[in-house]
Amino acid sequence: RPRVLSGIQPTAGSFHLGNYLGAVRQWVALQETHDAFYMVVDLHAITVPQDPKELRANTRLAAAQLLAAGLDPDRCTLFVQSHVPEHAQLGWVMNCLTGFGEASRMTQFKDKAARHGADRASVGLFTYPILQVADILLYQAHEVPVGEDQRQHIELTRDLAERFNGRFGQTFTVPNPYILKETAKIYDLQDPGVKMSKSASTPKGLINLLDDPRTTAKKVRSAVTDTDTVVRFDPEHKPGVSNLLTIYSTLTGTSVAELEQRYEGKGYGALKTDLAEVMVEFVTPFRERTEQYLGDPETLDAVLAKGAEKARSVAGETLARVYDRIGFLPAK
Ligand code: AQP
Repeated sequence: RPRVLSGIQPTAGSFHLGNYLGAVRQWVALQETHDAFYMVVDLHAITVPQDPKELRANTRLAAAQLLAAGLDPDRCTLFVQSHVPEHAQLGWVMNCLTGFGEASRMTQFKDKAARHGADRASVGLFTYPILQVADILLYQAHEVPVGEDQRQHIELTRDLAERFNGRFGQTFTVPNPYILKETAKIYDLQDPGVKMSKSASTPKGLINLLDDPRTTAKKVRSAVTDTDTVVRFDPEHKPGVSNLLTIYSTLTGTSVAELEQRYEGKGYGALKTDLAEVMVEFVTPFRERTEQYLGDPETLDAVLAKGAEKARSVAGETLARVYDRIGFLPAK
C-alpha cells in the first residue's frame, strides 16, 4: 500500500471547517486505501507562544476530534509528534540542507510573521516548514493530504528530498501533494476572498466544529453573498455563494450542478437555511463523539501510545539511514 502522512496543529482547540473539509476528511478516506500516518503536531504549535496547560489539553482534544471525524486506530497510525523524537532530529539535518534564502521565500512564514510582528516571530516559526519536511520524509510518504495553503511546503519537501538523494544517495521517497481541487481552500464566511483560518478570520466567518450548533447555524445564515439572487457556482464573480455550494456539496455528497438546479429561482435565503440545517446535522454528532473520546482519556492515551510506537519504528529506520549516509559516527 502507498503511504500517506499528514498532521494538524493542536492550537485552536476546535478544528474549523477548513481543516475538516480541506484535510481531515481526506485522511479518513485514505486510511482505507493507504498505509496512513496522522499526527497532532505539537512541535509546530510552539512556534508561537502556548500556555502549557492549554497545549496539553488541546493535544488530547485534537486527537479526540480526529477519532470523532472517523479515524480508526486499527486502520491508521495516530500519534503525537513530540512522542517521536526523530522529527526534531531529522528536522535539524534538514535545516542544515536548506538555504536561508530558500526558507525566506515561504509565503506562510511571511504572512504569519507579519501578523505577529516580524521581530517577535520566533526562529521556530521561520524553520517550521523544514520541520514539516522532516515529518513527511521520515515516513517515506508517497502522498501528503493537505489544503492548498500547504502546497509550497510540499514543494520544498520534494526539493530537499531530491537534494539529499542527489548528494548522499537514494534515501527518501519524493512525495506528492494530495490536494482535492474542490475543497483545497474553504473561505471565510464573512470575507470569501480569504481562506477560513483560526488566526485571520473574524469569529463570524469561522465555523468551529465544536461551537454550539445554534451558533453555527446562525453563522451560516448570515454568510456574506452578493447583491444578485441567482444560486450559481462562479468563484470569480460569486465567491460567497460558491463557497457555500462547495461546503453543501461536500457535506451531503450532492453535486454542485444538482444544487444549482434545486435552488433555481429560490434565492440565497433558502440555500442558507438548508445549509444551516446540514451543518447542524454534521456538527451535533461530531461534538458528541468528541466528548465521548475526551471522557475516556486513558483509552485516548493508549491509542496515542500505540501510534507512537508504530511511528517510531518507521521513523527510527529512516533516521538511522540518514545518520549513516551523512557520516555520523555510530554510537557504540
Ligand atoms: N481554509 C482552509 N481550506 C482548506 N484547508 C485548510 N486547512 C487549513 N485551513 C484550510 C488545512 O488544514 C490542515 C491543518 O492545518 P493546520 O494544522 O495549519 O491548522 P490550522 O493552524 O488550524 O490552520 P489555519 O486556521 O490555517 O491556521 P493559521 O491561521 O495559523 O494559518 C492543513 O492541511 C491545512 O492545509
